[in-house]
Amino acid sequence: MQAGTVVTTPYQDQKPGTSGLRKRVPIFQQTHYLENFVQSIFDTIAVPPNSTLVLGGDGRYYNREAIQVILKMAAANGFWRVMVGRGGILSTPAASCLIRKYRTCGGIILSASHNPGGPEGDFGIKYNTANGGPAPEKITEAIFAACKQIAQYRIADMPDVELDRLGDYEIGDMTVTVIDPVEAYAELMESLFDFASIRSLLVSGFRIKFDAMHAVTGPYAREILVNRLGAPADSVINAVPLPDFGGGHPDPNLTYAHDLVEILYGENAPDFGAASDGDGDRNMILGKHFFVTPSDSLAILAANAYLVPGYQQGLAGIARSMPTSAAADRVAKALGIPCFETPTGWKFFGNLMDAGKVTLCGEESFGTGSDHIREKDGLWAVLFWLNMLAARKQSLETIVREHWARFGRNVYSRHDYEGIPAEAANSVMKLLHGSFESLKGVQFGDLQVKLCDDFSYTDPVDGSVSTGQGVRILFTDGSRIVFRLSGTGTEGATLRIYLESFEPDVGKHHLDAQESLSTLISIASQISELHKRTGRIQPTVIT
Ligand code: G16
Repeated sequence: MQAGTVVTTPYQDQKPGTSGLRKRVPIFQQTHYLENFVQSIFDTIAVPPNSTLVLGGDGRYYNREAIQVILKMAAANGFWRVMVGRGGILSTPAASCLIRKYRTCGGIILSASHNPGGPEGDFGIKYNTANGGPAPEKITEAIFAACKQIAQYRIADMPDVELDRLGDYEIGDMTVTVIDPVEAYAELMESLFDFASIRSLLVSGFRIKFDAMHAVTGPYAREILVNRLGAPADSVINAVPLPDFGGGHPDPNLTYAHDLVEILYGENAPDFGAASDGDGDRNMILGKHFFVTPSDSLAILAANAYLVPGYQQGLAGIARSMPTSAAADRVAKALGIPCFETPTGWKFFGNLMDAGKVTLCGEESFGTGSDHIREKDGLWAVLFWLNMLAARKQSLETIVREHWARFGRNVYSRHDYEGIPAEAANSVMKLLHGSFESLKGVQFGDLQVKLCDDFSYTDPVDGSVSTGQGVRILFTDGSRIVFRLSGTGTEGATLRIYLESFEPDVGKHHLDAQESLSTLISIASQISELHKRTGRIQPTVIT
């Protein structure tokens, strides 16, 4: 094997977003585009001697080609070993699990998460550090700085590695170990949850459907839910990962997971439904004709953690992203533990978990997880719910309603306006920024504005400060509206409007969230001049 240096010129658009660099496939296919980014990662982390790298992706279009390039670059950059999932497949949580289990210097995950795939779809790449979590901002900023100056990259001249057969392959001084992508992850799940009671539930007639959306979780769900827990094989649908996700949009929400939604809202519906996304870190939880918001899911898992073997010793604390509802805060208060409010992005939870300050974390964007790894974890959330359902022997809807009766209901919804021109989205945000003072104290019907700000966060562990994390319009009764631009889209801009109010009255808990939030919805549209500035009246996605 010969390692060589290739002269390159920088691209100026390689700034990582909320979770790594995400672009359309044709952009990644430009000459040296992928190589520049990978070399910038390696230069930033200054590969320590005898380092191992974990490598894998969600199987989307361009996954295999990118893996071969990265293996050749890893060999030329002095890695001792690369552990790659068979077929180039690793879910994001499984990659995090492997980084931690084998104490590697980190990992590279190839995924654009819930974004569509295929030759014209999206691709993505992100670096996770040795704790198994997404690189924090100071590292992603250093990677971006390196990208803007890169002049050369190193790559080995070697044949492609056989990715479909398990085993070790020697390439010059580096070993490529092709591993089973599921095994270590499945073992970790078995160590956390009461598999015996879940198995009893699943063989007793309790019916489940898991929608893998033709994305990475198919093999994981089959091994865990069917092989290890005894669910019937047809409990997992869309189980074969496809490079274009079967033409679908692998985002587990009520709009895009329509196969599952039709089943769970249809006749003779199963008792429990769940879906995961492209790379397996998101989850949507459904009961018979019933949707659990991700914010409620986090709160309910926290309140019931004592039923789950892996969490019976108690929770150190809970963390949620700022736009996530405060339902979890109420549980934390009742448990006498702290609740942290961070900016959007799983990377902000890493320090809190490493410092032992929190055990459970969650985000409104269908992400839930714990300190078992440093990523959100779709199947983990499914197993947590199944463990809880097995222990409580009640329907999912009853569990949620009892939770609301005890803690009150944080009525919540997110409205997404996708693919709007960037200038229009920026003008909405600018208008809102300019209205902080004039909005203060203004009365809208029964609601009065208490405070407006742009959320900023000081990490309690390392003191780093992140500003500009979302505009908050807070009302005196605790209701709020949050405006934020998504950091994961690749087409125009996505404006997210998060709406929340608190309803203590059990008599009103049955009301539809959109109905309960209608006043906030119209205030949001009025103060943002949404229609005038974006031409939109209705959101593209409501969750
Ligand atoms: C990523 C991050 C999440 C974040 C989500 C939404 O998820 O890991 O922490 O909540 O994006 O971000 P945004 O609102 O900026 O689009 P994923 O599943 O896409 O990796």
